[in-house]
Amino acid sequence: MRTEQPKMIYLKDYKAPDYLIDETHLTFELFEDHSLVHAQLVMRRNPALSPDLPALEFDGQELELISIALNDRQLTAADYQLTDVSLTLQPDSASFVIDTTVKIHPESNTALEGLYKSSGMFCTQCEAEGFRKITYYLDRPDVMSKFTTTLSAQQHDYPVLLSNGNPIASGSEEDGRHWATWEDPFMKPAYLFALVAGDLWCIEDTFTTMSQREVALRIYVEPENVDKCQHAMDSLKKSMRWDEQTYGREYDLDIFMIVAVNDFNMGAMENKGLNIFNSSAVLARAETATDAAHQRVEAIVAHEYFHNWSGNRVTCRDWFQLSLKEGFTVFRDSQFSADMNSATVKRIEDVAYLRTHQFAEDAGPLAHSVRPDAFIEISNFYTLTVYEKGSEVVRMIRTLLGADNFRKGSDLYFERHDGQAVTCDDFIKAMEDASGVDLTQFKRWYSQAGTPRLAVSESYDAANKRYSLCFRQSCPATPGQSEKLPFVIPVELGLLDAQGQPLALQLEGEQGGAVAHSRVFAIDQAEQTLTFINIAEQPLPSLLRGFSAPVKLSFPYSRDQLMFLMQHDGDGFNRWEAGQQLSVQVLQELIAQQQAGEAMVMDQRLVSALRTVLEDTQLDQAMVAEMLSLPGEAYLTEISEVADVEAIHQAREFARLQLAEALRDALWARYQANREVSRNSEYVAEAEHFARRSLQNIALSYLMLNATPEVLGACMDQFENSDNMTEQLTALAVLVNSPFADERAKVLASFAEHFKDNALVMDQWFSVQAACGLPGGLERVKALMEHPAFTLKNPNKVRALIGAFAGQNLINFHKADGSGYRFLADQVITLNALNPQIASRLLAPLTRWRKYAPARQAQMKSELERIVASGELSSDVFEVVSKSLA
Ligand code: B3K
Ligand code: ZN
Repeated sequence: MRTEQPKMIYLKDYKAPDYLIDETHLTFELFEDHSLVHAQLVMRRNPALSPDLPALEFDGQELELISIALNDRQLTAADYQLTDVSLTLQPDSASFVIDTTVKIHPESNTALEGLYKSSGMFCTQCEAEGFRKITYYLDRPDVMSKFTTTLSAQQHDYPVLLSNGNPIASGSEEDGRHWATWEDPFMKPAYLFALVAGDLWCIEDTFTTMSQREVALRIYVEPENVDKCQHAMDSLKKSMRWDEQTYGREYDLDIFMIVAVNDFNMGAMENKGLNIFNSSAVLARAETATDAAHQRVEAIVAHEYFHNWSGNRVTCRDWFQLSLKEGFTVFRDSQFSADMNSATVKRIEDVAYLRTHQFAEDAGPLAHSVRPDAFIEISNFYTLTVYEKGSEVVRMIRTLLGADNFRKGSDLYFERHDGQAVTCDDFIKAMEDASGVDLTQFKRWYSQAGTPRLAVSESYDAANKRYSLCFRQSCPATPGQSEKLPFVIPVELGLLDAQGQPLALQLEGEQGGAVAHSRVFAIDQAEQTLTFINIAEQPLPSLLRGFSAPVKLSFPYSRDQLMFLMQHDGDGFNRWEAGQQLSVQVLQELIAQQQAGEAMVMDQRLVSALRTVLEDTQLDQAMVAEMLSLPGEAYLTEISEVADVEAIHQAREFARLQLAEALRDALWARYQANREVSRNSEYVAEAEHFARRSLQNIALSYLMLNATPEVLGACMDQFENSDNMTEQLTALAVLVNSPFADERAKVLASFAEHFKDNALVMDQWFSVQAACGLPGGLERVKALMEHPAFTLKNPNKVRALIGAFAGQNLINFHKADGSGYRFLADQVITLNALNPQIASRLLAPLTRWRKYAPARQAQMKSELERIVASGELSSDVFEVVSKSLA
């Protein structure tokens, strides 16, 4: 933790590094009560700058300096200045060598940044600024160096010693220690450094690249988990092939390794040649991981692998450019997942997530642009905006340029900048140069925060067969940005006739020729009208197909028109979207009735629309499941002016029950048919099987809202007699949320007994209970914190229990007495000292206080103020709390 007041860092202050580090030679001596790090840095003055020799300032935190030498001359305290965060000295020549030895304490590092221990093994996490907790260095991504790493440890406890690149030497010593040396031939910034020492087993495979080089693939895990790695290995090989085929990108080292660790602040990390993963993002097999977990593993393995080009070979100049690698890589992994599974379902999931969570971030006190211009703590900027909105921005570029030009642009980007640390502007420039498209105005997506609104109205001129759509865009003010200029918004649209047939789209003034039925228009003015000609009847527009831009679109659809689009829209995403909009309208009406103290009456058109979907056995089952899922409470909160927690919860529960009752027979038929297939077949982690189980499980969750003995029996049978976690966990979750207290207690106990030694499955057990909306939520969570499997030191446990409670159990977290807020603030205060990154992330729900009525606002704010007053805050928590209160 810093002792100085945290200070703001600005993009406009960027300066190229004064010195470069051509070579970095590291030696680690790992012991139980400390570790020693020797670093030899071969350095020179940055030749792009003037020839004078300014002072050289290394970053360094929590390091005990044992010795330092400049060109082999030992320095004394008079030769350098030390602070909590730096070491400064004066070089006397343009090229020189620095040797340092520092002592560090991985064994007591609970922040899980830098070098630390997890379940007995040593591992690292350096991005963004963790390397400075390992040794004195120029810890910034535009300083790229060639690394050689030697590590030594007790052979018995740490038989496996890994670092980046290729192994070049190893040996044993007489005292039971051994060592290994790794060399990474590629220049890289320090944030991509990694080492691992532990008692690990691995599964091995090989991959032959498109130029016929053979690459060794290894996934290292604790010995008891070797039976849970195959899915990750399959995902890795698919990713490697896909990146060759889709982006022409080939892997570049002889070996690619993944290591799974139990204590990890996020999903995974793309260290060169040695990816380190949260075990939750590696381990997956039918009996212990759900379909969602399998898909998450596939996506994260792909994401980290894709970083080898988008992030490692071409990296970021500074951390303001984070979305350069993250937005692009999220986009790449979303394309991959779409290709491996159902593309429409993947898009629906991504959009639902973006609209619920990123839109909320963009509307709150921490709103920032995709390329932020200032931060206190960069760890706070690994956000939904930088990642998910950043991915949407890349997607829009592809939509505007077309697939071929986009590929030319990415080829040019990788070729032009290979081995460099670059900016978002460089990415855009490559896209412009390859396509000839001017993206000057488009770049506002990188600098302006907030979610644009796009209001669309129509007019039809029957006499002249002209149909016009008028687009008005605006963007609400965000912190530090009161006025916004118009964005370039790609809108893909189609027009439907009364039979649901698509109409040819020809703009006024356009020549005839081939006419398309779905087209992309770039809306780039505050107000703009498109006029279509030869439109013989009043059409119905299908707008923003595939969610072609991350905006809030409004068009005055009637409910009947939405039902029509649900059935006839040629765009699968928009069929789902029409259903969501219909559901939102119906739910908002119920919320209003609830608030007015009236009896709730549900519009039966939603019931009949969903009945049609449910009875259509031709539809993709995953789509049916998506259509049946009502918008969540968090999304209904996001789109409310003032969120009424109780009314939202009651209205949604009422609608679910109405649907369950009205559709009971159809739900039961589809449930039984699908359960029968599940019962009679082996588990397969593929799209069509995910689809079958997702429909089966959503049907079960509806049926259990008003369960007959037959349904309860089926649910117990699914819990007790299925061979996979997807079916078992759904049965557990619906029982936990049901009124059947005996069954609930029985399944919770038997599940815990069966899986007590599997930490990841126990995380699911915690989450299911944390998210349970029945009264008494906080008391249950507090009791679970005393469970022997729970610890605040493990981020997965914190997320599974406390994160799930605050993020998914809105009715309990927002209990009117403020107890949920008090509890969360207490946990943040404790975690602030233990693990600042986790503490700061956990805070997010409290930062949304402006969404609620005055009484809740006051309670939430007073908890934020209590955090401020609690003592010395990490820069992570300080930044989030102070910005939320500003
Ligand atoms: N690049 C890492 C994130 C590191 C977060 C550091 N606080 C994982 C990823 O996005 O692939
Ligand atoms: Zn990433």
